[in-house]
Amino acid sequence: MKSYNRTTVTAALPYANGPIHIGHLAGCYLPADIYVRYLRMRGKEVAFVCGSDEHGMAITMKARKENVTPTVIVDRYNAMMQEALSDFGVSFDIYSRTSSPKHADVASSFFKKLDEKGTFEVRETDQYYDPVAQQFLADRYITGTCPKCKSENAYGDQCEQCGATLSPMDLINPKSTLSDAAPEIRKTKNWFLPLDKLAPKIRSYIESHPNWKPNVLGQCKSWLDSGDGLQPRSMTRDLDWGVSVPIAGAEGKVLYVWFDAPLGYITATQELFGDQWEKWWKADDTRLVHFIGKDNIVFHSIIFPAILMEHGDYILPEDIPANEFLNLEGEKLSTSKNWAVWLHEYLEDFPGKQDALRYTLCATMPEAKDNDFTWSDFQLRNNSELASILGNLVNRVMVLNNKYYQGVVQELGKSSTDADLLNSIVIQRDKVSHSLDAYRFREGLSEAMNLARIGNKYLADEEPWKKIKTDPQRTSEIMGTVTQFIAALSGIFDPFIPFSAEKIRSMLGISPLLWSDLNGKVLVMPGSKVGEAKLLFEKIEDHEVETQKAKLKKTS
Ligand code: B3M
Ligand code: ZN
Repeated sequence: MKSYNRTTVTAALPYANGPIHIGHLAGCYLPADIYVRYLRMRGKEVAFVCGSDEHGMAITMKARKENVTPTVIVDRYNAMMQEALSDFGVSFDIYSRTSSPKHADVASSFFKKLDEKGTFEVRETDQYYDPVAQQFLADRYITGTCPKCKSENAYGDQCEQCGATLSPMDLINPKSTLSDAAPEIRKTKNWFLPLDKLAPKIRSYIESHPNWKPNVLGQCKSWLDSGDGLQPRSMTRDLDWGVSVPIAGAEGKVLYVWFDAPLGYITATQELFGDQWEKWWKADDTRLVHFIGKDNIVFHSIIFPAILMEHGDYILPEDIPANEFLNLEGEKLSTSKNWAVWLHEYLEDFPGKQDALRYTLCATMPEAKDNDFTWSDFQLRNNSELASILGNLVNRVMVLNNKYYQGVVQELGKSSTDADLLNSIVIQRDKVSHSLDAYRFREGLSEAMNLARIGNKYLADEEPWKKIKTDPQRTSEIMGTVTQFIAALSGIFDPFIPFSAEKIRSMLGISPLLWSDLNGKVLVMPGSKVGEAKLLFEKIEDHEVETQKAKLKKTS
């Protein structure tokens, strides 16, 4: 096994064309954040970079719809996304944007380097051109009749009716969505990445990572082994929104969004570290990990590595723990149908309850296959797991400490049940580590919750509320022990529900913990005074859940 000294963690750069919903959070931002918080607690050197993806059709189409410039769109959603992610505790070290001049420099010089190395194949192809709008048409700007199912509203790249992947020339009666004109065929020159020629190198790169998640390897294999194998893909586009192609003969063209966007990770790292950035992308002892959703797998496992390999100075992604999709109440999340839970709206309805959502999304994370978020499940997990198990334990300990000892922390007990309880911290901590190291976030969370269950059982067995009358000495030991235990609980839950972990710490008056502190030792000084008990999790009532369900129906 190779050993690493630092980790560069990226989370997919979200398109700045709409707000963030729970699917985005569960898909990559939450797992990335849990992972990074965990690494930081282990004292690892880690950089967590992200930013808005502000190029590509996603942006220009939204701008056209609203009849504003793309800049208006990206400025609006960049601010909104950044705020929502930070409100939910996603702890990026930097949140950048790909429309910055610095990013244009980074992407241009990358392209130039590959061009000078002779990586690209320049090809002339036929493309649809809108004679009225006077521009070449991206696939999404062309509609027509699907050759397979005859639906009349198929796009140039895909028919949403039957799901067929299309190319614009396949469409019957094509029409430009810009002007309704029938498009003409014109010749245009573009710069292709010859994935066909690079295929053997890409294959051996992928095969050297048999530990990748099965859903990721599965997609890689199906790309590599598909009938025609990997095909050359154009890295330039005839569009006016994007990074200009920095070479002669390419005037009026921009870089393909999937060429520039992943380089945005590098730009962000440069902004974060200034002239110290290089080791995060070029040193052999750096591990590069990309958190993404499943629709981004091919770009991170094949195209981006191919670009990095061709450049030559960079390390390659070491892991790509992609998630599948999250559904909502049994149906696909959809921005256009407004079938979504938007983070900013959630916070208006459930202020201060970020952790209830983080917890539920982690517990139902679509790690291996698509999964479903339902409001009833959210209510159940909040009420009968967070509130009844974790919240209840912490609350009882705080209340009893205040009631019996005016908040003064007692000495640890020395009985075997006390030792077992403290031992369970180490055992559960190591189980959580084992799960998180393998990107099994659901399992990790449930092992953390199991620790809280162990604490509840201890308290139920020991019954300090009875012993206080008959055996004050033993009661003091029980309370001393379980107080240390809830401090450790705040640590083990910290990566998952950081807001609540912080609340526990502040009640106990302790500073943030390291993973190595979760070893069963004293974390709150005996003799020190803890604060009042504060409720960690309020119950979520039926009517609140009904309101959310009704809201979905109303807007869909
Ligand atoms: N913006 C696609 C997406 O948001 C794309 C990811 C870029 S990662 C470099 O799903
Ligand atoms: Zn079709």
